[in-house]
Amino acid sequence: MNAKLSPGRSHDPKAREHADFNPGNLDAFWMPFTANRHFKAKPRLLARAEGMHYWTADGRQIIDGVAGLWCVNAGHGRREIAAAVAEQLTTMEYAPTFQMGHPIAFELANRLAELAPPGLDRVFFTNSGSESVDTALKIAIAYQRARGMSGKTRLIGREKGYHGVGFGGVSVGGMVNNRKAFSSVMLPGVDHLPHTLDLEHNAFSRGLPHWGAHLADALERLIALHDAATIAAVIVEPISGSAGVILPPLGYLKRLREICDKNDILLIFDEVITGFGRTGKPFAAQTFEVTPDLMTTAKGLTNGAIPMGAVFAHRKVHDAFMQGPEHLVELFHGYTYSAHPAACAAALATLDIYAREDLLTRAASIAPLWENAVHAQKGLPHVIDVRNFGLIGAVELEPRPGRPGTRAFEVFLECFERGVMVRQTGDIIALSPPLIIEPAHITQIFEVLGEVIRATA
Ligand code: PXG
Repeated sequence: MNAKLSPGRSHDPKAREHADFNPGNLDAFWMPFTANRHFKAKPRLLARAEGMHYWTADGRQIIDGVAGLWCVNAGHGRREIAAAVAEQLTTMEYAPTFQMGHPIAFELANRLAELAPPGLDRVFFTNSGSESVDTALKIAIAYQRARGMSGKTRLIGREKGYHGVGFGGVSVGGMVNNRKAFSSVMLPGVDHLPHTLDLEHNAFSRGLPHWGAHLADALERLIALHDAATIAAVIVEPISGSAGVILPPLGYLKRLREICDKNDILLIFDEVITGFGRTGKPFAAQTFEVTPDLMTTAKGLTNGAIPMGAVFAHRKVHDAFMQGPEHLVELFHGYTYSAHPAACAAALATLDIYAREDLLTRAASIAPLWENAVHAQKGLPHVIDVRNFGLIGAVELEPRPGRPGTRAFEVFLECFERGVMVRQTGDIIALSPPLIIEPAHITQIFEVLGEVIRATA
């Protein structure tokens, strides 16, 4: 390996502080979506971050190929965000938004409405992607009731979909491991579209695959089966992230939109990972020129600095609730921390950075270089597909017979050893770097990933 790429301790000016770092007792923290025993036997502890990099607790520099978890879109260590949060916390750490308000919550909603696709200019605040999803599902069902269509309660999700971990999100989601233990307590009246991953027709497509728009027609069949009068909404990720980067075939999302329109069904885009610049426009709805009725977001909204989510509702959806006596609550839903002042401050500072540095469109300009780097992995041992769009990439490996997931997990571990952070899901390596990524970083990430894939049996 090129010497400059080796993850030496000398990269970190603070390394000596950490040289004799003792991780202490790791037992009490029950870690999320983690192989706890495996992790605690050989922990990977991150201690500091700046720009495109993390530093481990023992001082190794790690390049961030996944923007934390698809959230640190402006890169790490943004002082403006920290300063805005600190100032807000000292001015007013908390204020309720039930029957009260505070100015920056309204300012943030207005700023978000300006960025949103046409008509999606009403914003409901949450604290995470999961809460955004459950909020959007509830708004969809309550909307149908508010306009006198109380029979429309069914929800349609999609196989391999990921919509967070609330009961609503897991029910419409389609990731088998996330559902297995809870199968008997899923929401009733949910059905699923087929997913759009098809290696036989689409392996090694550059950008959106050409085959598969007709997969949207499965919605017609579900409507025929259940009757449109029972269906409230369809929810899909424009690009699925967690399941290993699944792209919409060309024309597929437009077709879903048409079928929903024809049948008076709401379309929800879950933009928790595609929102805030990942696809080259502020939202994938704009990139793919398909406007949903509700749009869920989180992650990049605050650059990951403070937890926050937002559901964008079309004005027509919002306005359907604004009837009846004016002193009554229109939607019985909300969180103690909806529009938390510190989160609002973080989001406003983040939006300023995105605007000043043109980050919400940067993915489009760097995408051709990124695409070439992703596709250069084609031909490496065990690589059965590579996929890309905007600043998203995936390399799919052939599963080892009888031991699915182990090959990609080893690649993930070894990349980390060699100073590159990627994500693994099944036998797929997923990449979603901060939008500030420079060509030299792209080269480094794929050089290391390629070497590791070559060296993995
Ligand atoms: N919807 C989508 C589309 C997501 O990707 C959520 C909802 C839930 O968000 P919260 O904030 O509740 O976690 C997500 C989360 C990965 C990965 O490796 C992706 C997510 C979370 C963790 C890992 O792809 N997405």
